[in-house]
Amino acid sequence: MTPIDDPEDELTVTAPKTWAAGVPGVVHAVEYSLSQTSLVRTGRTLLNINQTDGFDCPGCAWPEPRDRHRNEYCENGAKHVNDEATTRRVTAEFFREHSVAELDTMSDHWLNQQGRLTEPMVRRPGATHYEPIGWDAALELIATSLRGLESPDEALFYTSGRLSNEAAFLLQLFVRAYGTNNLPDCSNMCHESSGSALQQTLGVGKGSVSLEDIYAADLVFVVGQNPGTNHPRMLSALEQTKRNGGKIVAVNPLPEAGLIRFKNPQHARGVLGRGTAIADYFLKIRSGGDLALFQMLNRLLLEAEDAAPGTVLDHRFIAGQTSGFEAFAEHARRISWDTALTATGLTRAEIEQVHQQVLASDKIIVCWAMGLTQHKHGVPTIREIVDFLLLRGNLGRPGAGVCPVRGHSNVQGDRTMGIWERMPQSFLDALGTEFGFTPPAAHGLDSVGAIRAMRDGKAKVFVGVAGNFVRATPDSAVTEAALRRCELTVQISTKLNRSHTVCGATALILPTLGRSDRDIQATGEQFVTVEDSMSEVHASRGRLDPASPHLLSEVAIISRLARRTLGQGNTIPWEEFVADYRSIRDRISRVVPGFENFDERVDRPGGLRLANPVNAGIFRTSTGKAEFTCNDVAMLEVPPGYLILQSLRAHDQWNTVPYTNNDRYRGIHNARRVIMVNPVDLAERGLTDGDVVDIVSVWHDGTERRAQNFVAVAYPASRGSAAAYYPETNVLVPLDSVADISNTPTSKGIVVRLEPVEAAVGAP
Ligand SMILES: Nc1nc2c(c(=O)[nH]1)N[C@H]1C(S)=C(S)[C@@H](COP(=O)(O)OP(=O)(O)OC[C@H]3O[C@@H](n4cnc5c(=O)[nH]c(N)nc54)[C@H](O)[C@@H]3O)O[C@H]1N2
Ligand SMILES: Nc1nc2c(c(=O)[nH]1)N[C@H]1C(S)=C(S)[C@@H](COP(=O)(O)OP(=O)(O)OC[C@H]3O[C@@H](n4cnc5c(=O)[nH]c(N)nc54)[C@H](O)[C@@H]3O)O[C@H]1N2
Ligand code: SF4
Ligand SMILES: [Mo]
Repeated sequence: MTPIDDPEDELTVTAPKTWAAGVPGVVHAVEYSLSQTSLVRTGRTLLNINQTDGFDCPGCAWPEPRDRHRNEYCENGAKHVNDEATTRRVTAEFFREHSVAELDTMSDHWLNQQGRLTEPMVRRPGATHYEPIGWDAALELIATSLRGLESPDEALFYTSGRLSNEAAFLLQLFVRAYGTNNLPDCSNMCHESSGSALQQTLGVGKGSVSLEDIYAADLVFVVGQNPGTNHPRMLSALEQTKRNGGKIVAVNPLPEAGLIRFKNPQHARGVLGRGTAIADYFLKIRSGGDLALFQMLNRLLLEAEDAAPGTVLDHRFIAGQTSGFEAFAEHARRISWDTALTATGLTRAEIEQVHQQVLASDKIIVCWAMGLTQHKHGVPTIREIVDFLLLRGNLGRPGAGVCPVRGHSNVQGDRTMGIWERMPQSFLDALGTEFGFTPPAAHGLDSVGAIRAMRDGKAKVFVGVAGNFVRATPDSAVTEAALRRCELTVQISTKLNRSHTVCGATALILPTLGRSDRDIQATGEQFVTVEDSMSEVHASRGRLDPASPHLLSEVAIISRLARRTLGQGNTIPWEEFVADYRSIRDRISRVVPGFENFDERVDRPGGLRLANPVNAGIFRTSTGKAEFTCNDVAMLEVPPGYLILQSLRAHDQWNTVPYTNNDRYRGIHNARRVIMVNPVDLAERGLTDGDVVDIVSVWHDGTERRAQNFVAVAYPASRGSAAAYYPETNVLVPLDSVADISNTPTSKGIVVRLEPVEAAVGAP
């Protein structure tokens, strides 16, 4: 199935922008909001977003500053919340009018634009259409199906980071009481590599810094990240760093606008002036070259120490708090300039300049996102970054540390609550003790494992809570076939997406409240909690009337499903949980470390910050110390004529959901089937700007995958590194092409060639 695209207007390409936000940011936010909902509702959403008594922005996981501004949101936050607060509705009538087959031909953009889901729907085996079903009948259908499986391991429960802590805690409780650890989540495709690397080296898979640390740093690296689009308010924080005298190094194959200059729309000087220059050093790196870059920076530090012993490395820190230094140093010294320059595509002067800045900086933070995690060697790259920070003791003190910048607003919290196919035994034991059962110990399936299990007929029931599994995952053709093989697919969602049209024999759509919707239960209005990228946990209260009277909260859906599935003998008080979410937080406080007195501590302005043990010099690693590691520089094998393609986000999309066909900062307008390529790379292939090409990816097994009809755009990307949008290019990522250790699909490292598409005979 290849979904047809919306009729695209003529692609227009303008020069990539050299600054982000400012007045156009505000204008675009209001424009999109008003296209979805009324002026009054827009006003109400924007007044409540990220305020202490309002709701958490359903966009990214960047934290709110302690002193909140009246407008504590960005252009994209406003778009995300009003995309949810839309007044458009998908009703039973809509599903009567459109068959599943017809919906499957519509674009992701079109599906999302139909509005909020309003009542439970079922597609019965062999039926052409979804039809309405009552909540009880729908939940009974799932419970019967789950109870009928030969083993609980034949069921899969996917989540995405929109889920609240309360819903996530109940989901993992239900799934484990039912008898499996099959809890794949969007993190598997996202920061899993960060978790793997940090867990091994520092003993905890989370970042160690706060916003105050960012402000206080002398040097902040922003690596493999496009904050102007994906974490816009991070630019306000970096602006503050600059104002305090800190410097920024950007490492990216693309000259992303937000990394160049920022005009802060919250301040008059940002609206009227030239804004703040962000990157002091811009390393336009070759895709996948980051491991070599950091290893060379490490070698240079070791050599600087040789030249002036006792002045460069933090010997006290290394001796007292780390292990493995000698082996690491011996290994890192061996990287040659040849290797480093080939892998990074940078010049020696560029790397040496940054090295000098590193020497001049006492407090260093490294921030990163998908440009590192979604590569085959993402885990060793992040481990090498940890080495880099350990060398000068840039950990556990103000203005220094690791900062994996998370994606979904509560993706970090969901993990804290136990959404992971491999939770440690200590967590499982605490859960079992609290609720009086023995959770299964065997690890469950992650997202890639889940696809294989469905493909091979080993998993038969798929339940998705939030997210859009079929478009978030690689190898679209394989994944679609896998889902279609299921007996039952269930999607608990707010809006229509591809996972509703690519479904099992029986398919259910269960509509739920979103972050901005008011949630009223037997004991009154409820709030939920979320954890941001810097481990701040706070309350979120929906403020709008729910999109439909038939919606249930995620907590209610999961609890009712659990009660039916687990049956009479089950003693977990599911009804109590629904009636009063405080009773869930009470249980969380007894199961999850760091959440003591949770309800009391979280329900106050600012919430609570979970301490990262790393900052107290505690490392829960195998040696009890922070671990230096030796990481071999590995480069993707790119045959002559091939390019490394990365699949990334446009400015106007939320993950699998394009809001418009524009990517303003990159100068791409009205189209998404676009591939950005360095003009020299284009010329070498006999191609010119505007040519239509098929993108063909190759894989070890000789299989070729094809994404058709993309317009080649000459773009100032680094040589050999091309970029195109996700999810249109997921079809090119082989299911087995995953990062070592973390199993994350290599969405940023796809080896491709471009094949010109001959103009059809007779075409104008
Ligand atoms: N508006 C908006 N905001 C979002 C999202 C969204 O879809 N839309 N999604 C959210 C989610 S879930 C996530 S995980 C985050 C993602 O946030 P990002 O990681 O910023 O998202 P991507 O668009 O995948 O961009 C990856 C960046 O890494 C760069 N890059 C690619 N390959 C390499 C490489 O090999 N080395 C280096 N150094 N850089 C590289 C790309 O050029 C790009 O700038 O954003 C969150 N915020
Ligand atoms: N090729 C490629 N693939 C990628 C990536 C990439 O960079 N390149 N990035 C990966 C990353 S980082 C991520 S995080 C994943 C994202 O993957 P997902 O998290 O699975 O996808 P989303 O697009 O965020 O999911 C959108 C859907 O979530 C539902 N939804 C929204 N809000 C709520 C809510 O409050 N409750 C419920 N129940 N449902 C809600 C809506 O129905 C909406 O259609 O994609 C991954 N896939
Ligand atoms: S930076 Fe992220 S969390 Fe903050 S308002 Fe923007 S999208 Fe929302
Ligand atoms: Mo993500």
